[in-house]
Amino acid sequence: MDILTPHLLKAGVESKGKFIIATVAGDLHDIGKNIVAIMLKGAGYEVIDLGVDVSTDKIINAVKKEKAPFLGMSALLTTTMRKMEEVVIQLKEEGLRNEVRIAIGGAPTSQEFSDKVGADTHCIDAFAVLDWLKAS
Ligand code: B12
Repeated sequence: MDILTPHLLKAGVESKGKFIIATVAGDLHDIGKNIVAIMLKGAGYEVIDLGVDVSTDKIINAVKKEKAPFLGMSALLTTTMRKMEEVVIQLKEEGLRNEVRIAIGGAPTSQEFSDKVGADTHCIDAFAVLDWLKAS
């Protein structure tokens, strides 16, 4: 990623907005998340990467602090994907759900799961999230 980043980032691109991205609590997988992050950066988004094993509270606090219009969550384990629902519920409880659009991804997730947990979309890969953002 360190080698690819300078080649993928176009110089002087105006920011299209903040995009918070995180791998949810309990999950250490980040290869896919990092690919998505670099593609978003390349497309002109200001990516705030919270890293891996990110607690629900930390994600909520970042949404509050950054006032980012977009949040992306990654999970590769069937045991951790439920954390995405926890984030959506907490955002609703704090009256923030309508402030942020949520994309989820990771091998065990699906559009059906996204609908169930109340995210805005499931993305199969980094190209899908760019298509979704373009259509948003
Ligand atoms: C690499 C890997 C690891 C590495 C992770 C290294 C790292 N830095 O990420 C290591 C060795 C650390 C690891 C550990 C474990 N792993 Co693992 N791992 C994998 C493996 C082989 C590949 C995952 C990967 O990187 N794929 C490549 C990337 C590019 O694809 P991707 O993640 O799917 O991402 C793409 C899309 O999903 C999407 N996407 C992903 N995230 C997001 C987010 C957003 C916002 C968007 C829009 C899109 C998006 O876009 C990405 C780019 O195209 C998978 C098997 C598999 N086939 O998936 C198992 C797998 C996920 N691991 C598994 C397991 C069980 C574990 C361990 C529990 C093993 C153990 N007993 O210790 C631990 C868990 C550690 C933890 N707490 O997280 C299981 C999960 C099973 C399950 N049903 O939950 C899998 C499926 C293997 C298996 N078949 O059993 N693992």
